[in-house]
Amino acid sequence: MSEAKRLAGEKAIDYVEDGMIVGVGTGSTVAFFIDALARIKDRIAGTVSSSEQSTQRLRAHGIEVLDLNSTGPLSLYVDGADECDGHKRLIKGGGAALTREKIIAEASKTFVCIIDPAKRVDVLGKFPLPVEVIPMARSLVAREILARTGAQPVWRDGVTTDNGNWILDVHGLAIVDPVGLERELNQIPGVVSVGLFARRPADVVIVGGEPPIVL
Ligand code: ABF
Repeated sequence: MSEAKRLAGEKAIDYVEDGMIVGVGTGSTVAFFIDALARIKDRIAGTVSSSEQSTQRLRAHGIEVLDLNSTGPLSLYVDGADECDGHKRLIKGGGAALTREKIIAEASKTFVCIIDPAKRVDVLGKFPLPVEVIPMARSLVAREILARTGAQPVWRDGVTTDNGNWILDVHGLAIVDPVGLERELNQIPGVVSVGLFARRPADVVIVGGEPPIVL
């Protein structure tokens, strides 16, 4: 599967234009994109990173990492996903970077999502839905999610996000209304962000393969 991830990551370079500041996601597929970006790093003006993990990889290649407050809106964001449905709506957050990923996606004109074929689903939810929570609210949010959905929230024990928060992974969902569920879970006090990218889905999806499929 990593060959498909490499092909998707490298195909995303087609969307990078000279002088761009590029929003960069997190995960192993994005790692291939970062390595490809390094080969053209003199053509870009820098990057905005969604995680310490990606920041380290970018800086190791000598690629500048900038602050979103200084750059303003971006033209391009490239990131992976855990699941992608037929409407380019995503489950993200397996890498615990969902909040900063969602921030940069919101700031970007074009969100290009790079995936391997195994990520394509008809209905989102087989992959447990990550929800970032303020630590003190972990149990409250878990109870609320159970009451509202009947699904099982599981604390990702031992993981603290770059923002100092915790993650609940919600098992057993079949998400037939991703926008509605994203909105509902966002309302629960203590929820920082929900790993559903449905209100703001991807604009382009590149599925790795020979050749890559562009949706
Ligand atoms: C990241 O990409 C996360 O949102 C998601 O979990 C991850 C997918 O990881 P990988 O590309 O390693 O399969 O943006």
